[in-house]
Amino acid sequence: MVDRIAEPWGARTPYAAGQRWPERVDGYLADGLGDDDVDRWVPSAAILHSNGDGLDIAVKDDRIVGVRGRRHDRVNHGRLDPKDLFGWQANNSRDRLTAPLIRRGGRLVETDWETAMAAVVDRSRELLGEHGPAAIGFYTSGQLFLEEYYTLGVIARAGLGTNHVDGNTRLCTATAEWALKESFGCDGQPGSYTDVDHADVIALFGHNVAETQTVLWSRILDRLAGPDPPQIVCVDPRSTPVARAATVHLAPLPGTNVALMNGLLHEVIAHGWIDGDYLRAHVVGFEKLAATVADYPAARAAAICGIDAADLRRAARIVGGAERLLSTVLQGFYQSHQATAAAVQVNNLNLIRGMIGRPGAGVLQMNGQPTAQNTRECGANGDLPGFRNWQNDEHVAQLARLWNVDVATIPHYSEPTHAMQMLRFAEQGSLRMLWVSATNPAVSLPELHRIRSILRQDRLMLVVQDIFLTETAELADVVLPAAAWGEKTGTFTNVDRTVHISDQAVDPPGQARADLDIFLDYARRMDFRDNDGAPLISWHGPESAFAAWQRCSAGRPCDYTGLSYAKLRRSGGIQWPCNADHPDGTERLYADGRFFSEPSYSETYTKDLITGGAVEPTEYAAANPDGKAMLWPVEYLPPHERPRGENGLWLITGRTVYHFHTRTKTGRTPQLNAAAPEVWVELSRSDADRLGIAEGDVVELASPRGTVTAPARITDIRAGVAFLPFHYGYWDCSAAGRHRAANELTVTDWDPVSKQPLFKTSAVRLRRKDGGT
Ligand SMILES: Nc1nc2c(c(=O)[nH]1)N[C@H]1C(S)=C(S)[C@@H](COP(=O)(O)OP(=O)(O)OC[C@H]3O[C@@H](n4cnc5c(=O)[nH]c(N)nc54)[C@H](O)[C@@H]3O)O[C@H]1N2
Ligand SMILES: Nc1nc2c(c(=O)[nH]1)N[C@H]1C(S)=C(S)[C@@H](COP(=O)(O)OP(=O)(O)OC[C@H]3O[C@@H](n4cnc5c(=O)[nH]c(N)nc54)[C@H](O)[C@@H]3O)O[C@H]1N2
Ligand SMILES: [Mo]
Repeated sequence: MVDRIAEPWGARTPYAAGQRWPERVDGYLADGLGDDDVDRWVPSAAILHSNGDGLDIAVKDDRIVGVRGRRHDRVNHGRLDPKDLFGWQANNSRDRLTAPLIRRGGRLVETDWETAMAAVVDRSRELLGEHGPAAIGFYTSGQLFLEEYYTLGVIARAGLGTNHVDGNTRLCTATAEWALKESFGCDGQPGSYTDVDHADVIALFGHNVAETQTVLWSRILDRLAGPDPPQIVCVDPRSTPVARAATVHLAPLPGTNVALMNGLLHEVIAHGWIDGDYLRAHVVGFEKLAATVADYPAARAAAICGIDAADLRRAARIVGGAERLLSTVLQGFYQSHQATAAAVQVNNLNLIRGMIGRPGAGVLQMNGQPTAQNTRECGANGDLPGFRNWQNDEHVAQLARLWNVDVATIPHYSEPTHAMQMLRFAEQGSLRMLWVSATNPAVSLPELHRIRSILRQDRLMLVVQDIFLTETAELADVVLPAAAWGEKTGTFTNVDRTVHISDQAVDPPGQARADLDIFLDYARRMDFRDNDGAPLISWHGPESAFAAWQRCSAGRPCDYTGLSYAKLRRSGGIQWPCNADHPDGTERLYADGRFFSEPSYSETYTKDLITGGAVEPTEYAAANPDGKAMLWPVEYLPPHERPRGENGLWLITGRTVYHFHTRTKTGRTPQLNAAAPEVWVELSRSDADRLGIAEGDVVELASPRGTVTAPARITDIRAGVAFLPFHYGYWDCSAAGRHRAANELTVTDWDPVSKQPLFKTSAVRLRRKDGGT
């Protein structure tokens, strides 16, 4: 047995290019139980990242007792991540929420569902009467199920008629979505995980896949251990496991990704490593791109990024010479000031090289959360359901017909409100009720002292729907106890469009209810009606909600009409679009060089990469009448804040392999908690020496927003940069008054296109704290 805390990726099963990735079944059962002790195995998929690893939940005496990877699943071939092996134990934690809570005399006290829901419904009615639907907002998640998002989307957009519905996907994959929309006219991942089996070069941009999608990294490690390994290019200021395995590691200064990408594109174009036939047939915008990147020769780009020009040229030669280039992008690009601009340059790289839509040649604009793709598809974030374009009247009319409501009911007067703007409205007082489901903003949003003061206001009714009493729930007026994964049925979709079903394995604790049932109960009590006086929401459980969503998805890029619960149970994960033409799903989008960007069909008319201003429909149609892929050039702009003074450093924040986000689950999992029980700060040797800091010394980090104290770890991070994991909130923080949440320090600022907050580029001052903590 491999110790999966010490060896997160498990044992190697090498394979060669074009071969099938060998199977390896991982599992963990509690209390020394064996497979024979298990009463039943229930099909599901991993819930603590976006990889979508198929697994079975082991049940004994109506309790979850373990998990086992699914050997035949297309995503993981049996493997599991350490968080998934152990993290299910949090479901059985004794401090789960088991009854609704309501604030009485300043304190949260237990109540019953009738009282809790009546409070929410009464306030909703009051606000609708006094202020209209814009007084109500929903802030949801990338961790619920498809059926739940679709239901919430219909409630918000057609029931109440509010434009304020977004997910924490805004913090997570809004940039993935926007990068795809800018280049291809629509969300939806071009590539497939099977591209790893074929690629001769894998380039990872701001993506620590080894720690954040460990099974995908196992797949890459197995190629690296095989006979004809791919070359790896890694772009990350830290020396991550990916960087250490890379052929070339570029460690740019935070916030300089656009300069780096323009330098790479310059080299590739200058050497003629482009696919002219592909460009002529399928792509618009090459001349402008070539003209812009002409100003970024390697020496200039490297100087901006603080890297060696020779390394940049080597990286360009590798990506430029690739026959099958797989590029992946994640938070190191998405959580910066020019996030969409930088991520689009990766699409540009693959497009000019004709590296889209064939085995090994693809782009993965990654997701982070397990069900983020569904938040985006179903209209529970800043988009209309089914990748419909809010600026396209016919798309809005389609929804009005589907739901049998007036077109005017569905807000489409502006882009749907993004999460940071909702918080601003709450701060200013126009938003009076915020319903938060499956996210913990009191730890995960930037500038926490501000977030706390917004959420705490008397005039704001805060409803929190969670499985634990989180930092956010503690500020709520009403807390609704939810059933967790394993306690409810639904479907969800991973990064490479693979849809899995997750069946209910056990009952939820106490009075906890499935999120779907809570939303349906609200809709029933609010008595939302369609134009014929029938209930707006005609479904009553997961399978009928899925059927309703299938009707909404019909004919759209994310077409689910060829799927069913029975089919998903039978065959495991299937990639959308899945319909009559593609009954077994679709491995790669755009294989025929045709895109979803035709003006009447596209999800967007695109935005300007510098200002974020929406492009006019006529302008879009003129630039891209035939629905081709689009190249958008952009100039590099320096980050908005930069370190000052002798002890000023860049602060980047992110993840460790052992924890998930605000640790509500992994902090309650013995193996994972023991592996990384406390926060730390990573520093380079040279910065540590300069500031008189030794390994383990307690350090104070200060920004204009707040301070954090953490023990120092001296690593190979590039000089001038400090790294803080953002997992550690304050629910179990023993040392009162001492902050350890990274977001005490981060800035309220976002990318102009995707509106994703900037968690990776703030400035801090750093000093050793004398006298310990
Ligand atoms: N173990 C674990 N796995 C997870 C999660 C988790 O919490 N824990 N969360 C899931 C979710 S929701 C997400 S979104 C993903 C995130 O997955 P990743 O994006 O892989 O994780 P991060 O650590 O946020 O950031 C990735 C890297 O960006 C680098 N970086 C920082 N600034 C810059 C920069 O300016 N330029 C470049 N090029 N790189 C930079 C950081 O050093 C870091 O190594 O992980 C998913 N998987
Ligand atoms: N500084 C910094 N901040 C960041 C990031 C960063 O890299 N740096 N990354 C950002 C990113 S990419 C992300 S995705 C966010 C994540 O931030 P959050 O979404 O706030 O993090 P989680 O801890 O995953 O919160 C999910 C909540 O849902 C609850 N939950 C779990 N399952 C269910 C369920 O089935 N139903 C209900 N109702 N509740 C459930 C959990 O208990 C938990 O409280 O953080 C963002 N914030
Ligand atoms: Mo995320």
